[in-house]
Amino acid sequence: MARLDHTETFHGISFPGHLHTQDSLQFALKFRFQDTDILVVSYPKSGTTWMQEIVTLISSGGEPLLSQTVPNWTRAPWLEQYYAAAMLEASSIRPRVITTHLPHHLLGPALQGSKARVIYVSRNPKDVVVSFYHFHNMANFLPKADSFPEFLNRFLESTLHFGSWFDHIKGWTCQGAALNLLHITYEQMSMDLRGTIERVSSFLQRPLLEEELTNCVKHCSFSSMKDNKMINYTLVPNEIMDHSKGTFMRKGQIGDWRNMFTEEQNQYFHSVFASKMQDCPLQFVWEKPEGEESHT
Ligand code: PPS
Repeated sequence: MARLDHTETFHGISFPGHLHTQDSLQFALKFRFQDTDILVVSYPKSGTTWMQEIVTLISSGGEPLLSQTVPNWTRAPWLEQYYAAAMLEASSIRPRVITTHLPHHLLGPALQGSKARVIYVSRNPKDVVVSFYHFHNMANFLPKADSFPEFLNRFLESTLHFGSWFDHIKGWTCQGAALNLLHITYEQMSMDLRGTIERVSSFLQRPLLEEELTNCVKHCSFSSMKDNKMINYTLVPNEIMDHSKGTFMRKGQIGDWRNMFTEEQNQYFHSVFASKMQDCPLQFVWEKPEGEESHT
């Protein structure tokens, strides 16, 4: 399935037609979750891949065989993408790890009454938009991003692929209250990877021995993941992701937005943010704390 220039519009949200069809999106909405399922939920560029790796490693007690031999989209498929139905049917990996970028108002009904464990991953939206912008420049299945100012406006107007970041985070963290849901931020993973893995392992009721925990931390560090071709997307052909234009594992830092935003854009961002998030009590970490080591 190529359809690199095709956009699939579903419930008013645009999705890359290379990965989504009306049928695949419908399949997600009607999906019957099992109570043992683990669902990783995120808006793109929020730390999805990192959490997929953490969950895989916790499930295997820190043993990296699965994470180093099976691509992330096979061991933790996106529910709404066209290959998910066949992949989930064929997979023997237990517990099932499923990923989604869908907003709560679309997927929430399928989860109602389910005990499936939902891990919602968020990231400060200034770093999300910068990471997403760079990704648009290398991913040939996304529309070409114009200039960064134009892209930022589209993010704030919620007209990019995958819909509104604001609706996504508010939907999952507010209306998701009835679910068996753990909210983890990219910044928590970045500032305290070991502690975050412990929280996730406890949520998944998969306790880790000290040595297993140490192995998880080691294998999901930025440098390990950057070198792991099962997770760094270098397996994806150049026609689909142009690897000469960037790397998926790009910088992996908190606060990279400072290298892109002008002061004026920052002020405009905060005015839109303040108005759209006024009903949301979440706090965000916008900068890397002083003295924190860089991952790269
Ligand atoms: S996607 O396309 O939605 O699945 O992307 P997603 O995985 O959500 O986000 C990609 C960004 O996460 C960074 N990343 C990491 N940062 C630090 N440490 C680790 N281990 C790690 N793994 C992934 C990745 O580099 C992207 O962020 P940027 O800012 O572009 O570097």
